[in-house]
Amino acid sequence: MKNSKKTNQDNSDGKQNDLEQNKSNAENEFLTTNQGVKINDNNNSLKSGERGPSLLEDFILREKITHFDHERIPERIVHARGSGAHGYFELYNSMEKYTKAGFLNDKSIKTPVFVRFSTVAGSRGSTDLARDVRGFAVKFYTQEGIFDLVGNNMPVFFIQDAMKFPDLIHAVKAEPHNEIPQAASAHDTFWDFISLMPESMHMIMWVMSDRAIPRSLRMMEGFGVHTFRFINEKNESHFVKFHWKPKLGTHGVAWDEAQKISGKNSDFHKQDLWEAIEAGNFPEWELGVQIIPESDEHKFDFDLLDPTKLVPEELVPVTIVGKMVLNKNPDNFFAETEQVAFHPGHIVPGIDFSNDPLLQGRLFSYTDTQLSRLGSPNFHEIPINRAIAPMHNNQRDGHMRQEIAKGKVSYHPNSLGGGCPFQAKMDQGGFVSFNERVDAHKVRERSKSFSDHFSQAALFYNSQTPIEQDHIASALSFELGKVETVSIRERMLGLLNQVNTDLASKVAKNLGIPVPKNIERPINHGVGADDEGNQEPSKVKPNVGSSDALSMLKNPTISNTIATRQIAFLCTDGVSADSIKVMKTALQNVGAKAVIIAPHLGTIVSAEGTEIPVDQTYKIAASVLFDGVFIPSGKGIANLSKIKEVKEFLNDSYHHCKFIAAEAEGVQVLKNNSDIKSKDPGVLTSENGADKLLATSFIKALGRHRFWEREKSL
Ligand code: HDD
Repeated sequence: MKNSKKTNQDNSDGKQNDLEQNKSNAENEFLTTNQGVKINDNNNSLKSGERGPSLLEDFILREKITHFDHERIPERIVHARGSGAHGYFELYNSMEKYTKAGFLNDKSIKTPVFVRFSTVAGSRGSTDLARDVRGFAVKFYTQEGIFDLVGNNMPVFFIQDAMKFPDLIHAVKAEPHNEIPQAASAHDTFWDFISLMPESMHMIMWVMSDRAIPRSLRMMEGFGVHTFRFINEKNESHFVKFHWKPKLGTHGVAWDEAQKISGKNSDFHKQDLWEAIEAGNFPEWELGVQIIPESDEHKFDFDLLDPTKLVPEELVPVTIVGKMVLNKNPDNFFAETEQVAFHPGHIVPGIDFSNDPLLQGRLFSYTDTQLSRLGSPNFHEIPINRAIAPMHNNQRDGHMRQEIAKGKVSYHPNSLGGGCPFQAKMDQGGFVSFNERVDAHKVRERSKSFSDHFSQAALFYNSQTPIEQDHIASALSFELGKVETVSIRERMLGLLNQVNTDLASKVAKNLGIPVPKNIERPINHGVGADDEGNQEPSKVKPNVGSSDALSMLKNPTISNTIATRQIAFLCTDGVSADSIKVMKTALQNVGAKAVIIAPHLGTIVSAEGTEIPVDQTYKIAASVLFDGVFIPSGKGIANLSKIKEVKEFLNDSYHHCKFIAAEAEGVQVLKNNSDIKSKDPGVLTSENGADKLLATSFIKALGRHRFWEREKSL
C-alpha cells in the first residue's frame, strides 16, 4: 500500500471517463418501461372501451405518471439557482513547500473539476441579474479524494458566526407571510437584520457595489473567504486564503441595465456561460494564494479567523499558482448541476481548516442539507459527486445504495477480511488533522479581536473610484428606498455614517431624512459588546488605507480584452456591406462577436446589392444584452429612424455608459434618434464609410468596458 499521489499523468479526463459509465443515449433504440419492456403505444392509456374509464392495471401509465410525480427534489435553501460546467485545474509551480496536496505539488497532474456558480437568495427559477452575492463552488476530483472550494465572488461574509446564518437567510429571502420579493434584498426584513448587525457592514459595501451585478459569470473573481491551512510533508502549517482571478477581468453592469436584463433574458448569465463553452471560448481563472506563516497569526489589525475581514494584498501579495479552464457543459442539468453536492469539509491531505467560527458551522451544515435535498447518505454515489480516487470503507446500505460490497466483513478491525480495508499511515497518504494545540474554557462568546466592524468597510469604500462610490450610494438609496419602516432606514444611516460620512449624507439626501446622531438599537443583540456591555463596536486604525485590488476599475489585474463580447450592428435594407465587413472583421480579429440586427429575420439587401444574413430582429434584441453598438453607413441606413425600437436601443446604450460608434450616414441616425450629447468621448463617429481607423478606436474604447464618466452628464 503506497501513497499513490505522484503518478505524473494528465488526468483531466478522469472524471469524464468515470461519468461515461452512467450516460445513456436513446439513438436507434426502442422506447421501454423502466423494467426494459418495449412499449407499443406511448399515446393512449389502457381503457375499458375507447370511451370508457382507464384501467388500474395499466402499469405503463402508472409507471410513467409515478415517476413524473416525483421528478422534483427540494431546491437548495440558499444558492438554489445555479449554472455548472466541467473543466480542469493545472498547476504552474509546485506548492510543495507549503502543502503536500498532490494536485498542488505535481505539475504534470491535470485535475478534473466541476464548478457551480449561483445566486444566493432567489429560487431556482429567479433571475440571474439580481443584486446578490454569487456562489463560486469548485469540486476538484483529485487523486487523493475530493477537495471542494466552496466560495463566493466576494472575499468576506455578512456574519462572523454560523449561529447567525439561519437568521441572515430568513431575513434576506422573500418575506414569509407573502413570499415577496423574489431574489431581492431590497425589503424590510433584510435591512432590519443588517441594521442590527454592524459586523455585516464590510460585506454590505461589497454587495452594494457593482460586484453584485456581474456582466458575466466568466468575469467574476472568486474567493475561498475563510482562512484555511496548508500542511506540508513536515506537518508544518501556513494559513492560506484562496483567490480566483478571471482572465477576462472583473466587470459589472449598470443597475438599471441589470433590472432590464432580468426582463429581457432572466437566463442571461446561464446562457452566456453555456454559449461561451459551446463556442470553444473556454473561460479561465488563475488560482492565487495568500500565504501567512503561523507565526504571523497575530500580526494584523484584524483577526485572521474573522470572515468579515480580508487580508489586503498590500500586506500579503497574491501568488498565482495555477489555472482552471472550463471546457465542457454538463450533459444533463439535473444529473450534474442540480445533484452536485459541495461541502467545505471535503478536504484532502495537505489542506486543513482554521477555527473561523463561520467555517466550523459550515462543516456541519453541508452534509446535513444534502441529506434532505438528495434524500440519502449515499449522495456520494451520485455520478457527479463520486470521487475518482478509490473509495473503500465499512459504511453500508441506506436508500438507493449503488455499491455492491462483496464479502461478509463490514467492520474494523477484522481478521475475517484480512484486516481490509486498511488504515493509511500519514506517509501512505492517510489524512491526519493538524495537531493544533487548543487549551481553553468552553465559552459561548465572541473574541474581542472580532469587534472592529467598520475599518475594512471604510477600506473598501475608500479604495473605490468616485464612480464606484457613486454606484454604492445609489444602490443603498435604491435598497433603503424600498424599505418601508423609517426606523430601519435611520439605523442604517447611523451605521453608514460610521463607514463614511459622505456616503451616509448622500444616501440620507435621497431618503429625505437626516443622518441620526446616535445609532439607536432597540434590541440588545449581544454582538460586538465590550466589557461594559456597551454595544458600540470598537474601531482600530487600519494599517492599509486604500487597496487598488478592491476596486474593479483600478484593479491592477484589470483586463482590456473584449474577447467574447457581443456588439450590436443596427442594420436595415440599404446598409453598406463594406461598412459591416470592416467593423465585423476587426471585432472578430480580437475575438468579439458582431450581431446583425434588422427589422426581420432571414436576409436584408445591402446598398451594394448583396444579401446579408440577419441574426436578430429589433423585437428580440435589446441594448442591455450587448456590450456596444455600431451604426454602419449605407444609403438606406437613414430608414433606421422609422424603427421605433432603435431610439430605445440607442438611449439605453447611452444611459448605461456603453461605447457607441457610427459612421457616415449612420452618424445622422444617431443624432436624430437619441439623447446623445454632441461631444461625448464615449461616442465615436467618422464621416467616412468602412473606416478602419474608426474600427481600431472603437475596439480600444470597448476595452475600457464602460464610459462611466458619462454618468455625470446624464
Ligand atoms: Fe453556504 C450552499 C458558499 C456560509 C450553509 N454555500 C452554498 C453554496 C455556496 C456557498 C457557493 C452553493 C454550493 C452549490 O453550488 O451547490 N456559504 C458559502 C460561503 C459562505 C457560506 C462562501 C461563507 C463564507 N453556508 C454558509 C454558512 C452556512 C451555509 C455559515 C450554515 C451554517 N450553504 C449552506 C447550505 C448550502 C450552502 C445550506 C445550501 C445548499 C448546499 O449547502 O449544498 O448547507
